Amino acid sequence: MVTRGFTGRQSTDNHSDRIPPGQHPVENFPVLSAGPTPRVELGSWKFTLKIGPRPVKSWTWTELNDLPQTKMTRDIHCVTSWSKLNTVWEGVTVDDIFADAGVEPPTNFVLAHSYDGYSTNVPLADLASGKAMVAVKYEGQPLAPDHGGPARLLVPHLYFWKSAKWVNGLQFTERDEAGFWELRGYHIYGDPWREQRYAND
Ligand SMILES: Nc1nc2c(c(=O)[nH]1)N[C@H]1C(S)=C(S)[C@@H](COP(=O)(O)O)O[C@H]1N2
Ligand SMILES: [Mo]
Repeated sequence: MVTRGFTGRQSTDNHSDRIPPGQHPVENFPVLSAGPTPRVELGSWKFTLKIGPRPVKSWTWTELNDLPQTKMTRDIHCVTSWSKLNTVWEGVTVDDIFADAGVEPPTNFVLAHSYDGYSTNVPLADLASGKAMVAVKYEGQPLAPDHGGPARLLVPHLYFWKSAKWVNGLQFTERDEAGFWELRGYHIYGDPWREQRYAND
């Protein structure tokens, strides 16, 4: 294309191919929470991996931060219609958490749990293989409390309600169990590219 070198610079592209249907790009970073931001002290912070009701392993804040740290740059998509491109996160991949626990995933379904009582279900396949992390940094800084700090789940390829803020555990479940928003009418899976916003989408 003759014009490519002229107009095709990254900074001027609108990246419309990266915006799912019904979404629009934003430059700011909106905060969306069902309730108030819980106050979580690093000294008492704990993250627990469970198989059903059985705790398999817990990590303190220091122990989690001693695990391999991975950086991910991803586009994120909120069901309320904003998308944000090129967000930069650092944290521990879910693969590395399972590996540190010495756990072979026993089921194909996981519920994420949070300090505010929130929960959300994510299939194992969407957490494993480098797709998701427990993020502790955003844009190089400790994750702000309103955005889920100290740590949040990041599942960037699904609608952002799947990225549980203030995460304090993952639980393998026998079946795909609906979480907080899924019980209130949101889609059980939530793929932005298929516009899976509400239960019957
Ligand atoms: N623990 C917890 N996680 C949560 C929520 C919440 O209320 N509690 N809201 C979800 C919703 S609906 C969205 S859109 C995103 C918003 O993340 P943000 O505030 O960092 O933009 O967090 C998700 N994770
Ligand atoms: Mo949301």
